[in-house]
Parts: sequence; C-alpha cells; structure tokens
Amino acid sequence: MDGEHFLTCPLCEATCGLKVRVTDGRVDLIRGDEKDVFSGGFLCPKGSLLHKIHDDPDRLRTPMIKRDGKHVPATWEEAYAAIEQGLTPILEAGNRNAIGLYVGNPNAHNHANAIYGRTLIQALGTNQIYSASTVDQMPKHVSCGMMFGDPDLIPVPDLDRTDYLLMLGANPVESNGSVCTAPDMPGRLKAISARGGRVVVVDPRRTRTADLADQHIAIRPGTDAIWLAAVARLLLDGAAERLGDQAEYVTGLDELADVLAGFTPEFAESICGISPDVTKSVATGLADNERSAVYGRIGTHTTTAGTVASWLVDLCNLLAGSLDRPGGAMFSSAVHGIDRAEPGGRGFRIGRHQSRVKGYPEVRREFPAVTLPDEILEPGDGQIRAMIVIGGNPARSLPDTARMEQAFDSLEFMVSVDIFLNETSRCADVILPPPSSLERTHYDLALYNLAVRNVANYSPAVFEAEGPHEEDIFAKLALIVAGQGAQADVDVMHALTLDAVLGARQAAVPEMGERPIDDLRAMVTGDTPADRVLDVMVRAGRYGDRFGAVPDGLTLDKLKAHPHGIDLGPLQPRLPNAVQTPDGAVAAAPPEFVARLKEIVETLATSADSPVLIGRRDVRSNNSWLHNVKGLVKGKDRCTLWVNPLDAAEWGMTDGDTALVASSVGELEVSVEVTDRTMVGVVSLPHGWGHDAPGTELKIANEHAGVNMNALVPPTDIDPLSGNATLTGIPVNVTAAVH
Ligand SMILES: Nc1nc2c(c(=O)[nH]1)N[C@H]1C(S)=C(S)[C@@H](COP(=O)(O)OP(=O)(O)OC[C@H]3O[C@@H](n4cnc5c(=O)[nH]c(N)nc54)[C@H](O)[C@@H]3O)O[C@H]1N2
Ligand SMILES: Nc1nc2c(c(=O)[nH]1)N[C@H]1C(S)=C(S)[C@@H](COP(=O)(O)OP(=O)(O)OC[C@H]3O[C@@H](n4cnc5c(=O)[nH]c(N)nc54)[C@H](O)[C@@H]3O)O[C@H]1N2
Ligand code: SF4
Ligand SMILES: [Mo]
Repeated sequence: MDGEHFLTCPLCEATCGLKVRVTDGRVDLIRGDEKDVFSGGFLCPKGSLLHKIHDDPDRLRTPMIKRDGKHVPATWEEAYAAIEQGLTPILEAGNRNAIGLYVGNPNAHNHANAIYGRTLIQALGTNQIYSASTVDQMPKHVSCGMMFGDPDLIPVPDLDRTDYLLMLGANPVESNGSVCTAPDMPGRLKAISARGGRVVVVDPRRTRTADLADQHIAIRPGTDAIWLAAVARLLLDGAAERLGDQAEYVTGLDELADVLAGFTPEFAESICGISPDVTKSVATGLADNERSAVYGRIGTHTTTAGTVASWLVDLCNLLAGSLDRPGGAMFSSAVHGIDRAEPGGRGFRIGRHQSRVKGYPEVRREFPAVTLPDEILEPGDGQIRAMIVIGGNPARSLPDTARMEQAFDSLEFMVSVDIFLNETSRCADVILPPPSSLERTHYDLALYNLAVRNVANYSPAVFEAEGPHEEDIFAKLALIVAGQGAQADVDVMHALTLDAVLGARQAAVPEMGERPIDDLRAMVTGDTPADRVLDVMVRAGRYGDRFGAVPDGLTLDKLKAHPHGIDLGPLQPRLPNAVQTPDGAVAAAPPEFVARLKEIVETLATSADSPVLIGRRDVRSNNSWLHNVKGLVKGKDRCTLWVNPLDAAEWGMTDGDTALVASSVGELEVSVEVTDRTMVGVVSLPHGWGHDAPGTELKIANEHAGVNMNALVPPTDIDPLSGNATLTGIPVNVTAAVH
C-alpha cells in the first residue's frame, strides 16, 4: 500500500483528482493530481487534509451502542442485534411509516450509498423519507422536472466556452461549485474574463467570487425570482430569432408576454434594489453574447420562491438562445447514463401523497425535511417512532434545530450510520460507522450528471476497510427491516440489488435485451458489491461496451486502467431527445410556476423591512462535519456575524462586540465582524457550527464550537412547489448583548 495513489476527492462537488502518498502505511502527503483530466492539479485546503479525517482519533472505528445514556463500543454483531431488537416491535405493530429515513449530503458523494439507498428504501416500505435535498437543490429538480420532464436533466453553465456568465446566489470561490461540477471553478471563471468575456455575480454580499468577477450586483435577499422575471421580460425582445429551430419543441412561449408583463425593471428595482439600468445591461449582455449562460444556486434556491427562481434561470437561458448550445447552459452526458432515442416520456409530478401532519406534497418520494420533527412529535397513526439517519447531521443542518433535537430525543429507537459521534448521532441508540473515504472505492455517480465536461474517473481504495463496506451496512439494515433478521446474509441483498439494476438496464438497452441475464451477470466485474453494480451501469451506458456488443466501449476495468480519469470531451447538445415531458416539448411556462409567480409578487411586495439573516460558506468548512480537523479550524474565528458599518453604527456595535441575534424561533450570542462586504440591513452567519452539545466526541470541534445558525431559522416558510426550506432572508432582531 506504500506509494502513490490517485483518488477523486469525495468532499465537495468539484471532484478534484488527489495524489495521495502513503509512507509506512500512513498518508503523509496529499497534493493535487496534475495529470487528472478534469482538475489538472487543482485542490483546496480540505482535499489536502483528507487523510486527517481518516486518522482522526475521534472517527468511529467500531459501532457504538447507547447504554444508560452513554455510547459504548460494541461489535458489529451486537450492534445489528440491537437494531433488530429495537426496530422489530415497531414494524410488527403494523405501520411501516413508523420508521423514518433521513439521508444527508455525503450520500451524494458515494456511489455505494446512491445505489443501495434504493435497496434500503424498498425494504423499508415507508413513505417517511427525508433528505438534505430539501434544504438544498430540490427547487432545481422540480423546475427541470416540469420544464424538461426529468428532474435530473439539469442544465449547467458551459463554463469553458461561455463569454458571459450571470451567476446568482453562488459563491464557488468558497464552495467550489454546486449543481455544476467543475474543478477549479475559480480558475475557470478567471478564464472567462481573460478571454474577453464577462462574469456578473448577483449576491447580497460582496463575496470572493464577486471580487474576481467583472461586476457585482447587490440584491435584496429572497428576491431573485422577481429580478429574473424582469430580465426574462426584457429577453422576450428578439427571443424568437435567438431560439431559431428550437422553438419547434418549446411550448408556452406565446404566454410569456402576459405572464411577465408587470415585471418592468422599475418594478424589480422596488423589490430587489437593483437599478433599471443595471437590469437592462444584464439582459443586453445575455442577448447579445451568442455564448451566454445564467446559473443560480443556494442563495437563489433556498427561498419560498426557489422553484420559480430556478425556472426563471432556465427561462432566461432559453430566451437568450443559450439553452443546449455550446457556451450556454448545457446538459452533461454522464458515462453511466443512457441516451434516449426520441423525446417524450412520463413527465414529472409532485404530490402523489401528502405528509401526515402538515399535508405537504411528496416531491421525488420525499417530504420536506423541515417537517420531520412534526412527523416525530405529533401523535397519531403513521407517527414516526424510529429513525434511520445516514450520513447527515439534521441536528445542525435543518431549520429550528432545537425542535429537531427534541424530536430525536423523543424517539423510541434511532440508528445513525456515521463516522462521528456528533450532534445527531449522539441521539442514536446505535451508531454504525462506515469506512473512511480512504478505505472505499469512489465514482461520482451523481456529480457526473452535472459536470461541465463529459468525464469519468474511478478510484480504488487506498486502504483496506477495517469494518464492513457501507453497502454491507445498507444491505444488513434492509434485511433487518425486511424481517430477515440480523443474522441474514448480506449477499442475498447484494444479488437482488445487482439483478434489479441489470434488469432495468436490459429493458432500456437494445443490445442487452435479448440476452439471458445469467450470461450478462457472469461478465460483471468489480472489487465490491457496489462496484459490480457500477460496472453494469458503465457498460450499459452511452459510452459502454454493452457487454461486448461495442468492443471498444467503456467498462469498469477500463476506467480502472485510467487512474487520472477519462475525458470524453466538451458537452454535446441533447435536445430534444432528452426531453421527457408527455408531449416531448420543453415547457417554457408550466402553469404551476406561473401561478406561484403571481403569489410571490404579493408576498414580497408586502414583506417587512427588518434586518435579515443570510448564510455564508468558507472554503475550509463543509457543512457541519469538518470542524474536527485542526488544520481547517485554526486561526481567526470564522463563525462571526457580518454586519454592515452603517448598521453597526446604528445598533451601537463595533468589531468584536457580542451581538444578540433573535428570530421567531431562537436566539444566540455571537461575535460581530463589521464589514462593508454585506449590504445594509443584511447580516450573515455561516451554518454547520454549534459543536458544544454534551455527549458528542469531537475534541477539536468542541474547542471551536461556534454558534448554530439553524437555531434561528424557522421551519415554516417553505417553497410550496419543492418543499425546500428557506435558509436566506430570515427576519431577525440584532442588538448589542448586555452582560
Ligand atoms: N442555514 C443553513 N443551513 C443549511 C445550509 C445553508 O446554506 N444554510 N445548507 C444546506 C445544505 S446545501 C446541505 S447539503 C445540508 C447538509 O446537511 P446534512 O447532510 O444533514 O449535514 P452534513 O453536515 O453534511 O453532515 C454529514 C454527516 O455525514 C457524516 N459522514 C461523512 N462522511 C460519511 C460517509 O462516508 N458515510 C456516512 N454514512 N456518513 C458520513 C458526517 O460525519 C456528518 O455527520 O445542510 C443544509 N443546511
Ligand atoms: N467550503 C465549502 N464548500 C462547500 C460546502 C461548504 O459547506 N463549504 N457545502 C457544499 C454544499 S452541500 C453545497 S449545496 C454547495 C453550495 O454552493 P453555493 O451555492 O456556491 O453556496 P454558497 O457558498 O453558500 O453561496 C451562496 C451565496 O448566495 C448568497 N445569497 C444569500 N441569499 C441570497 C439571495 O437571496 N439571492 C442571491 N442572489 N444570493 C444570495 C450568499 O451570500 C452566498 O454568497 O457548496 C458545497 N461546497
Ligand atoms: S475543491 Fe472540493 S473536491 Fe476539490 S479538493 Fe477541495 S473539497 Fe476536494
Ligand atoms: Mo448541499
């Protein structure tokens, strides 16, 4: 194992290639892999410290069982037996909805979890499914689901070829990009300006991304939808010409003049605080540059208007003539995906069932994460009595965390699959630790669907896993909830999972359809059960060998032979065939969105003028779980409240003072940082901090606890179309703390 290893960083969406040096059985250096076909050597401080998570003495290496209120180490057999004992009576009571599932962000960075999530959900048979998606990108899924018929068909800005990028609510210099996979996003943005193009950033804060952009436009939090509607209205002029042949497969264009009529630049100014001249210049920039793209992220999504804003982003792309065209907003062609032969499909719907307590519509089989505490605390048939939390920290990442923790504490039984004993897993009766990221193989099943080039990279594990693989844990949990018992053999679930994927691919890929499944199965390779499924996906995929039918096509073995990845070139147009709406056309004006836009105007026009709280990310954090790495938390305190100098003067505060910040659900005290980087009336706190909870085992994070922003975020203001939480523009009251 000593020597050089190449692996894709699993921490954020950038998928950087890492060069990992192992000496005497330990990692002693991580650098960017300059030969990586996508990242070319780029990495950030988190990637260079990835081994510190593996080596962290606080990282769990054995299961933990809670006995008399304290977690003690246990064997895997004991842990699984305890889970069987805890869950079986609840299931035997007859209502499968009594068990809830929450899956967090790291599941999107782990192909085993992505594949086996389905296996577990099927075995659970519950409709109480929650994930970090509804505090994140769900609006984008819904907008694309309605416009293109497929919630996973999401356009990304063609960064390397665009000449005009309008970016809203994203700060990739810190986040390294999201729902747009592009390692070295800062470098790619600089390259746009360097080749004579223009980058325009819309953000209530002057971020580091705004610093490197050609233009920063400050916007009032929560108002992007209104401003985008004004930009779209201006883009109607000349749109037919720019669309050209594309108009043949777009419906709803004729309605837009009516829908957008009231959204003059002057009206937008009254709500968003952006001058009409600026709005007009942006519309002109998008229209006149043949290669222009609009991209919106967290700041644009996490509001009650998230889905509508997300729709308007792509409507602007469409009207600017940028959708599905080089340099515009294009769709990736991931290696494991399958090309459709013609447009048209089942389309996308929400609300096939409703949440029990609040009646929220299901979206992609999930309910809004903000309503999880309601479903746990509110008695009645279908009440959640036990939870399984996998790779998530809802006690810090969801709104109104005090109520979330109260709900977890009230459960009859809770399982956490996590590598740390943190704010969430401390509530669990049993914690199952999967291997560290250096002990597992890696392929970005989710993120290559959103990449700005068509690439594929598979990494073998650096070290052998000490315990079961994460898919073994999923398989065992599936067996237990299926009533097979803790002793049942995981290979049964592995075989079922493989055959389910093989069967689905066989039905979709003509070259596989006629062949006996046994023959296909016999050809599958892979080091782990999840890798074997991955092999099926790659071989059946658009570049695949179709199990021998395309001899030079891709297989998992071929990916393995390319440790720096395989580059399959720039993005290619995919419309209209990729469109899966029932009529096979792109819907420019889905009626649900048009109706919701009207409602939003009414609520925003009447909203009060109190200070509002927004978030912020820092390159050395990753949501809530990297604060136990010394190299990432040392130095200046980053969990501070940003306050504009004019507000600070009015509130009688100076740098380093303690402020009391109160919202409708909570209050906290935090150190003030006075800076003109945030707008007047807008204060900012990072999320994912607040590591002082008793019963956690996070030595370094405890010493750098910070405050928990989500204690202030109310769980009530959701985007009704996606169920997404509002995480920005939270009304707060800020005063100097008196001691
Ligand atoms: N106020 C506010 N709140 C926010 C946001 C915001 O911008 N503002 N952002 C939201 C967003 S975008 C997201 S995605 C969510 C994230 O919400 P969550 O996913 O709930 O939270 P994370 O902090 O990502 O927690 C990840 C957990 O997974 C564990 N983990 C790490 N690696 C693995 C692994 O390989 N396997 C398993 N099983 N566990 C692992 C970590 O120890 C940690 O406990 O937070 C959201 N919350
Ligand atoms: N270093 C680091 N990287 C990360 C993460 C992390 O926690 N730390 N988390 C990862 C995850 S899970 C995700 S989802 C991505 C998110 O990646 P990004 O979407 O780039 O997220 P942020 O960096 O939070 O940038 C959001 C920006 O929106 C601005 N904003 C707030 N409200 C509004 C508004 O109403 N309108 C507009 N236009 N802007 C607004 C904020 O000031 C902020 O600068 O990052 C990923 N990468
Ligand atoms: S930018 Fe993201 S993928 Fe790249 S090294 Fe940093 S954390 Fe890893
Ligand atoms: Mo996220």
